[in-house]
This record gives sequence, C-alpha cells and structure tokens, in this order.
Amino acid sequence: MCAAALGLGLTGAALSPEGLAASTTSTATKRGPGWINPERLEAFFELMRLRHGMEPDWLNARFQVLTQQDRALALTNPPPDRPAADRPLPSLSRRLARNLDERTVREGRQLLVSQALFLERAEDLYGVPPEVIVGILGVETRYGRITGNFRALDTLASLGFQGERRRDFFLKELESLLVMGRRGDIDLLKSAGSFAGALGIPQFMPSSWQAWGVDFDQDGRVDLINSMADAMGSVANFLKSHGWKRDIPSFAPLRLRPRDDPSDFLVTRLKAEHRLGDIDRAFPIPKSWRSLSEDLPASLIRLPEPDAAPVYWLVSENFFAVTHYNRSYLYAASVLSLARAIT
Ligand SMILES: [Ca+2]
Repeated sequence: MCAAALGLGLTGAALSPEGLAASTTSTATKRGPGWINPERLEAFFELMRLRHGMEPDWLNARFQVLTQQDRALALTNPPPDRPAADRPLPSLSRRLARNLDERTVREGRQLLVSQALFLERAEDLYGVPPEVIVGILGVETRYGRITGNFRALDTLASLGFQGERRRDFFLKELESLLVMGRRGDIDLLKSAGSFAGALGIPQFMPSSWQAWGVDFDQDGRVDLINSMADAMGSVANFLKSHGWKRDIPSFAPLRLRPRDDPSDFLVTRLKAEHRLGDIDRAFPIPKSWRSLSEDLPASLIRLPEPDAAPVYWLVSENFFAVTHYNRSYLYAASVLSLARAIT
C-alpha cells in the first residue's frame, strides 16, 4: 500500500512543470518520495553534489523510502493559541521532581561506578566532572533508555521540506546526517531519534555529532547510539567547547534577606555578566565560593516557582555551558541538580 501511494505521488510530481524540469537533469529517474516539492528537492540534491560530491542516484535511493513524519511536524509546530489557563506554569520544583525520581538517581549512581574509567578519563581530558556528564545523559534519555522512535532521516526531511519553522536549520542537519550516512558512520535507514532529529544516548543533532563527537572507546568510529563511552566523551567535549571550566562550581542556591535586591546582578540571557567579587559584597554567598577569584564571571538567575517565593541561584559560566546543550535555565538546573543528587 505504501509503495502504491508513493508511486501515485511521484506521477503527480512528474506531471507538474517543476517535475518536468527536474526530470531533464542528470538522471531520468523520478525523484524523492512524492510529498517533497520536486524543485526544492532537485536544488537540495544539486547542493549535496557540489558540496559533498554525492551522486543524485545514491541520494534518491534514500529519499524514495522516506515517510513524512506528521507527528514530528505537529510537535514542532504546535497550534499557537492554546489558552494560557491550559498551560502548566514552569516550575523548578516540578521539573526537579520529574528528573530526580528515585530510579533516575539510583541508575545515575550505578553508572558512576560502572563507567568510572571512561568518566575519569573524560574529566582528565575535558575538566567536566563525572556526575555532570551522567546528569546530562539522565535528563536527556534516562541514560540511553529513551532515545526516541522517529527515524532521523524521515524527521529531518519532513521538518526541512515541509515544516513551518526553521527549515534551513533542519535542512542543514539533514545534510550532516547524509554525510555521516555516506561515510558509514550511521545506518541512515535505522537511526531513530527524537521528533526534532536528535540522536542517540546524548541526543546530539547530526551537526553536533560531527563537530563534537568523540570515539572514546577507540573502536574506530564515533557511535553515539550504541556506545556509552562515546556518548560520555562527546558530552564532556561539547561542554568544554562551550565554556566549561575545570574545578569551578556551577551553581549555589542563594538565601536572600528581605532587604536584598537581586536586580543589579540578575541575567536573563545565557551568559555570566558580572564579577563574583561584586556579588560577594552585595549578598551572603556560600563560603566555598569565597575562595574563588574575585574576577570570576558570575551572575544571579531567577528560577520560576509559581506557588512560592521566587528562587535565586548564584551561577558561573559552567551553568551556562549546560544551557548550550538546551537553552533553558530549568534544563540546566535539572542536569546540575541530578549531578548533585548522585554524588
Ligand atoms: Ca567508538
């Protein structure tokens, strides 16, 4: 049934002016799965030929079997006007409850022991503590248990050609995925991931896999889908490349007195914009931070807690390195709280 549907789609495409134009170029075979605009597909194939020397026939063989991922499209393009009353307010305590459940903490502690050799090597090389690496993997995929059921090739092509937002971003990721597939780094027809195309134990997008993936178990290939060691080394490499500094604490909850006004040191972006010495003069900061350099970049952030007083954390650049993994304070707070809970 699927093949018949594809055949009909292709016939329709070939009869359109774009389809005729496409069929006159390098090969006469019908292109793609039918639901992708033939002109755009041809332009993409041409780009891949020029940039990577990829033969249109090789590409076409992969594209013929693509399935449009309607669910990925729906999840990345949610209807804009859901009434505010239906949306749960962001909440630190709820996020922590979800990510620091008993099983996730217990399995994180087990991983610290079972993967100690790789984790220690990652800390030696990149300066990222074992519990932070494990914290990322816990929040991302529960240590590789939940990595998503969407075939990345389908998802990225659907979002890149049919999506409403960030098409260029997803096409660039599709390009990276195809380059990895062509090289034999991953099996394009099997590799499953999230609804946004993130892959494997650490949920790297294909371009991140290419840029920061590390063959940490030294078996000759970067495998973030099956190798826990490769996932751990790659997470550490990513964090170091995004500003993680060895032996610097990442966060400390602050207990503000009623007269304290945090606004001078509060940030809303993903960067520490103040000096620790200046914060120290204004607020009671934890003793362990007092021994650090006065010039250490630091700031305060406010974390949402709708049913109680707002929560303020003192944070360093290491906190923000984690937000480069996922651009959210609540995400980084979950990762670093899980890291603390398993140590
Ligand atoms: Ca490897």
